[in-house]
Amino acid sequence: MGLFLLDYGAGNVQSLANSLKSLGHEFEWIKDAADFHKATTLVFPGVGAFESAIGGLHARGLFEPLRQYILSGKPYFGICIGMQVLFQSSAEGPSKGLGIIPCPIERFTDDDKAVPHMGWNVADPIASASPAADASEELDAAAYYYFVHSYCAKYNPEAHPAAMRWAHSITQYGHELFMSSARQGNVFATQFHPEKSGKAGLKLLDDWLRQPESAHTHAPPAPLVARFPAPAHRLTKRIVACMDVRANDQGDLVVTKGDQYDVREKAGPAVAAAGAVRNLGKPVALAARYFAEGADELCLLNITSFRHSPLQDQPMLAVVRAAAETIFVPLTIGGGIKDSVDPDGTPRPAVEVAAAYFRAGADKVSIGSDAVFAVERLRAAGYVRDGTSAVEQIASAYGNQAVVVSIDPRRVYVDDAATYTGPYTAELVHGAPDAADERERGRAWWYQCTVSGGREARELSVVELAQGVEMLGAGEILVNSIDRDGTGRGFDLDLVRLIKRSVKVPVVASSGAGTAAHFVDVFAQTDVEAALAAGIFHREEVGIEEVKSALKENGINVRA
Ligand code: 1PR
Repeated sequence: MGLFLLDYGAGNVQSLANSLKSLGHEFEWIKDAADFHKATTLVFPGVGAFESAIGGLHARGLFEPLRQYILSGKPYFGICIGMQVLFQSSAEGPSKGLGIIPCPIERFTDDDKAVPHMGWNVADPIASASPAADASEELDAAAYYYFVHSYCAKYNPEAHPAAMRWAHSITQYGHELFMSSARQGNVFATQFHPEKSGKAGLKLLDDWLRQPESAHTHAPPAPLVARFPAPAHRLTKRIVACMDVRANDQGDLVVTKGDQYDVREKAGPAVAAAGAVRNLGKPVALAARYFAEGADELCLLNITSFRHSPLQDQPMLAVVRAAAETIFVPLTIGGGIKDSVDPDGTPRPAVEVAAAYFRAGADKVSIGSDAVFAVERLRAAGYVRDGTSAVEQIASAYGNQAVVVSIDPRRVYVDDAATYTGPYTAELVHGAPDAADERERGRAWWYQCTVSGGREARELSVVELAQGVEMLGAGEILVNSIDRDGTGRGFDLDLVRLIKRSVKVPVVASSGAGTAAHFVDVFAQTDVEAALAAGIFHREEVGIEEVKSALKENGINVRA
């Protein structure tokens, strides 16, 4: 008897388990239909895809028992997909939902914004008809919660009055309003992820779980209220701290940092061991520090994994596991996510590698080299998808939002843009005649993709790559720059603008941050959703708080 969690099989549920452990709640997993009778409280988390969630529930014989559990009046807390399954259907596919909330789940429109809706946004509570019954679901109206989804229950009281009486809070994205939490009877559900929403989210989870069972039941329908979109949504710009991890010459995993991707110490008066892998700290300790300092997301890149089978790379999985137990914001893991073959000849599809990272506590996986090869194949096939690439397979099992593509481009300068006859004329960026950097002055360049950590250039441009991976199902693009990496010269704004105008998915600017002002520049001068830095944070030259203060001073919305 007690608290049970439901995992439909590909729901990426480790983050919730870690949060509950940190809050001191004991729980069991639903293993089969009989466990629903033992559960007195049920939490159904899930980043993922509606279709695979419903399919997974049916395949494991859990669909109808779950419906019966909810109808029995026992407390239920659904998170993200665990909220969406309560509805009748989803635009994501033909499967029927549980049909408890009588309206469909729809896709966000992407004419005025990036989709997925990814990041920190507010949840505006609807006044309850009976405030006492709501004590355990009190949202902090001033807090930001973490969302990651392409589909939602749009707030439309005229079309769906009965369903909208479930609305417990409403959030605006672009010009669309949607139900960010639902509440009625014994059911509470959030579209956002409390387990990934820092302190505010953990408090919400803890309050709900600590309420006596009677308080979870019989919440009355909310009043129907009219709401209109404000001129702008309140989704914040995200600050991401990135740790490049690799084994040093002693075999320990360390956070390292390259200059233009070269991570070995150069000879010099202050350098004891020229040629050694630069060591900037331990990944788990640094991750904990960045969480405490207010990073909105963390990223761990296993930068040597392209040489090894990642499933053999147990130390890296142990790092991910330990980091995920101490940080409660989204965690992206990259490096070596591709189809591979173990030394004993066992084939390992990329989705299996990703699954190992998700089980260890990652929320998203980042794919580098393999995405380049996939787009080369896609281009050769006339842009007809065949469903075999890592991006497609992971996105279809875990949802697009779980797949980040990390691009490692390098500028290719063209001496005379007027006589350039290569294939990338339309993508050429033209340097200003008075550019401070003499390489740019009066010249033009295009951005070429590389693989294997920048070691090999491919005949593919960043625009081809970005548009190709979006077509394959990537949910976010991380734009590095070999030219700017570790230089502290600021983000490559031309590159970021080029990618932003080529795709609809969210984009993270990376490489080159040297001051807090560089973050102001990238958000003020481009529409990018997030900005990432490594070196300045590791060396404590600029703090995350300092970056956020500078952004706030310049009127850019960030999570405190
Ligand atoms: O190809 O799928 O195995 O993925 C490999 C991943 O490892 C890719 O995401 C690739 O970017 C990364 N990577 C590989 N080699 C290196 C290297 O440095 N030698 N890291 C490397 C480079 C850059 C960012 C860095 C930003 C910000 N990635 O990780 O954090 O440039 O740095 P800054 O703020 O100090 O300028 P696969």
